[in-house]
Amino acid sequence: MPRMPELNWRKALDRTRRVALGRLSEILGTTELTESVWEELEAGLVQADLGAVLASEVTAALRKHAGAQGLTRSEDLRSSLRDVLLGYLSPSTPRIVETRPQVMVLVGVNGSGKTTSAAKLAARLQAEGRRVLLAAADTYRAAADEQLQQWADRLGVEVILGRPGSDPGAVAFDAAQAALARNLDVLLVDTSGRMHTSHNLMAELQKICRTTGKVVPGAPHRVVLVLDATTGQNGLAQARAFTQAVGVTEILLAKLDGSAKGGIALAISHQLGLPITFTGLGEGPGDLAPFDPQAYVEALLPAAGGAPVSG
Ligand SMILES: Nc1nc2c(ncn2[C@@H]2O[C@H](COP(=O)(O)OP(=O)(O)OP(=O)(O)O)[C@@H](O)[C@H]2O)c(=O)[nH]1
Ligand SMILES: [Mg+2]
Repeated sequence: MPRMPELNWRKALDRTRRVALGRLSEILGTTELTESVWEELEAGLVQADLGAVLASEVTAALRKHAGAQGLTRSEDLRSSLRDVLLGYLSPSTPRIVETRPQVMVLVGVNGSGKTTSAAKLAARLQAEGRRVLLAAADTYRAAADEQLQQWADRLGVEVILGRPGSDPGAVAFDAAQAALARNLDVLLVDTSGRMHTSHNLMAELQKICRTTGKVVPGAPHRVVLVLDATTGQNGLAQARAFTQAVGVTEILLAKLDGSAKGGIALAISHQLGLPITFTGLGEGPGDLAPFDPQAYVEALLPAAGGAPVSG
């Protein structure tokens, strides 16, 4: 099995750490924990996109720890903050499905990273030895087909395409039949981007999902909401709407690299309780990794051992 590249979490969260939490090592290293230190910490957490409620909860929790245990050493504060943050992340284990084919539908707003993520997932599954089929149930743009076809060629994965303007449900139906007939392991259905506020487009998505279920019992087994990590708090509204419409089972947090709002993962877990199963860290086929709460939180914080402010 080809090895997937190691993920550099610190590099991926570089912007969030520098832009939003840049003063954290100074804050943690301060000798006097004054009111303004706590305010500054809370402001940094808001800027990292934890959301106001969670930022204030986290600050209060850390403050309590510091008060109760008399913590002033920056190492102790850092590890307390790490533990507090970790406590907010739900376990990221994906739903285990034994059926074949396992049907995964990727949903999300325009440009969130669905097609790229479908390709990355295909690459990953293929590297694990699974037989995968891609379905281009985005029939709005002719270019969408091409984009997925290019990925499929590059990865050596088969793809079912629809005619531009044709019914995306029909593409999903054909693809589910093909996956079943060929006894494949996983069908990845790429859908077109849609505003979570559009009633008609959400109804269409429900139809795509239902259609796969007519061919494969229990499908779709996984509905993956692809969220763009640079969008921040609006992602929460998107997640609520998609969950209500099509029962999202998990979040794939794309574009965590380059985002200064990487704290959104914490807000998602805290507010929605949905597992973040994967994260996108670049545009290449290998730039996808299972979400690792420990590595993620470590990467948000300045390097352990009193590193300089840029941490
Ligand atoms: N840096 C970075 N770029 C990404 C990532 N995922 C996707 N992109 C880029 O984001 C852009 C949009 O990605 P697509 O996969 O086309 O998004 P989409 O959700 O399919 O878009 P629509 O189908 O138009 O709704 C592309 O330029 C991708 O290369 C990621 O994890 N990191
Ligand atoms: Mg797309």
